[in-house]
Amino acid sequence: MEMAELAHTDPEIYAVIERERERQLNKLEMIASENFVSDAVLQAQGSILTHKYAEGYPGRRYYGGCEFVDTAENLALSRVRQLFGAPYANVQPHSGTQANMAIYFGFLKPGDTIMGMDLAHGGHLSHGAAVNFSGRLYRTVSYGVDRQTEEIDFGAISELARQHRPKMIIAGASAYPRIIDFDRFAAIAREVEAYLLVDMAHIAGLVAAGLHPNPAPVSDFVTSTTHKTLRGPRGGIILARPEYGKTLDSQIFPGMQGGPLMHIIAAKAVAFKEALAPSFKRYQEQILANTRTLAQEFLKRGYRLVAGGSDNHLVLVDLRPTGLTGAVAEKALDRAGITVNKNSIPFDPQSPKVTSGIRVGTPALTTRGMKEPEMEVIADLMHQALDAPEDGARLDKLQARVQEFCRGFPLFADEWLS
Ligand code: DSN
Repeated sequence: MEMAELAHTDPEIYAVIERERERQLNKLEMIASENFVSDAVLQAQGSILTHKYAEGYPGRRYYGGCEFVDTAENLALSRVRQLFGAPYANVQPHSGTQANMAIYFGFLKPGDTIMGMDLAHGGHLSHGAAVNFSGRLYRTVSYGVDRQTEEIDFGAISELARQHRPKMIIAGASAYPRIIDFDRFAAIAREVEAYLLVDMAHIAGLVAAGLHPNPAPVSDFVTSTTHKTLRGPRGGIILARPEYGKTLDSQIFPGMQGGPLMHIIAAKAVAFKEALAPSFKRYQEQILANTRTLAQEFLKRGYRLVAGGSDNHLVLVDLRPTGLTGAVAEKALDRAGITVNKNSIPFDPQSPKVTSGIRVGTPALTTRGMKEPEMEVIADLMHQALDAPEDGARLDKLQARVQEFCRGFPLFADEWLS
């Protein structure tokens, strides 16, 4: 994007963006929650819609001059409802956590019991972690995965739910490589008369493409971010049964947020339109194919994968057999030009700052046009880095190879010209 004015007005920030652009271009982006948006999404979110205050909802705003932004929000709403077959939607949450917060504030009282997946087993901070507002305001009962299969332990969830009678059960994860069975969650929630909230942030793109079960028909509430597999701007959404709509709307505004970010809402609308197109399904299918290949390549080289493999967009590598920690691996891979994050594995003996695992995702590389043969090359590059994590010279050589490899997969218009 042309940024001559920024370069002139604020060379320091311009330089930050340029350096970050080069980083994105020259490295392999494998953080499972990241992606690259289309130019259309980028243009909408960088547009003059940022100027507009529009507190309220379409047709019932607290400011004049909202006739055009109303259309943007209505388009975002109708498209996201169509995408997920949901009767109610709210596209104003600034983030996934704020989407979750609106649901808690609307349907729980402080001190109520919630049940969410343990952060250490792949859950999310906002699902009741002690350090998060959700863990401070509500009494949390955490569930996790089975020690043997490393898959969600529904037997234990069922027992915990009967014992603690939570007011809300939260399904959804940020580091779980298998399909999540929402029907089973729904059956447990029904039995104990709990609300079911599904936070599908990581897998929303797969759900939109019909490649992962859709939680919308079986849950009370669904939340998501829009910037992960869904490949939209950074932000959140809520879907719900229609009878909850009024409460949820008022929790977002005026309950928690002021003016909605109309430039982001317009960009969400663009992303939803892209997700409704047939090419989006092909993109999501390629994510799955790429992750499967990556998993096979890791297994071939003797790595241990949590839950034995992957059904979605990420793998979680248990590094314990290699003697490496997640922290060491993240650093070595970064120097080799491959960006991942260290990640706790279930029953991790290491602290969250060190960890025994790395989380490796394919959505961003798939957007870049990489396919199965590239995943084979990348697994090999990763293996070479993990094989000599202290060998700076070797890691630098690998980085040069990564950079050369990346040149075959353009990311931005005119990117090699500068
Ligand atoms: N930080 C996100 C992730 O990386 O999964 C979750 O919010």
